[in-house]
Amino acid sequence: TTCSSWIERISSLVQPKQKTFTVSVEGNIGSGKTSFLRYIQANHDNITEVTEEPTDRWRNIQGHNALALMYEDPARWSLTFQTYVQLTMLQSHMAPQKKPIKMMERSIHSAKQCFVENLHNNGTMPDIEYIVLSEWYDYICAHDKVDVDIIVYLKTRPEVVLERIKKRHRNEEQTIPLEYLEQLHKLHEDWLGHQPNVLTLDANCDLIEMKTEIDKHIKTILCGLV
Ligand code: DCP
Repeated sequence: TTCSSWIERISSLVQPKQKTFTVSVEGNIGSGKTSFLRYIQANHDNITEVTEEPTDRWRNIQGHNALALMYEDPARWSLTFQTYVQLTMLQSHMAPQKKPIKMMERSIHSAKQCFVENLHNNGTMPDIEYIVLSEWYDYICAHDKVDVDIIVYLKTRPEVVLERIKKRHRNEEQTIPLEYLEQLHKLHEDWLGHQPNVLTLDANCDLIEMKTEIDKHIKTILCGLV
């Protein structure tokens, strides 16, 4: 899709007098969301504020590493971990916005639509835990301002992100198998493939090429404000 037709589509999706926007950046583990956001922040700090994913909080809940526990024993700890992710994501959505565009790394929606769905689908999370989390999610969506105007989807091949995960060597993630990344990839595709407000970028390339790709689509990414 060309840039100008994108702007038209976005204009038709947002409220006529809308002055503030929320953009979420989504994609598999290791797809480059953090680098994407750092690049935007470095170049467009005047109109964007970036809420990076609170991964550090997940790794230190009053001294407990929930991310590590989840990977060590997913059947025991996934509910605990995902409940905390849902809380921290809700806090990011609700944080007061000072600049025109709030850029979020992930959202409460990918936590539910991709990660929680996956844990349930692959038999790790029992029905009752899935139902409790889902009822919380539905209630939050109905009552709080967690809407996203535009989603930037960093689309990657599972093999590519597996290599990046190995390279960056985050301790907790070293046991992630390709199969897990394939399941998450499919859920991202199912969720984002048919939504009108999604800009999909090929994120298999290196950072230099990625920056060119971002520059090419910058008007769309920044909701027509540049
Ligand atoms: N995670 C999870 N459930 C969620 C969100 C994240 O299990 N609802 C896990 C997957 C990763 C870690 O948390 O092990 C961080 O994942 P992200 O993909 O959100 O962040 P990355 O740092 O991998 O993103 P990128 O490399 O794209 O910057």
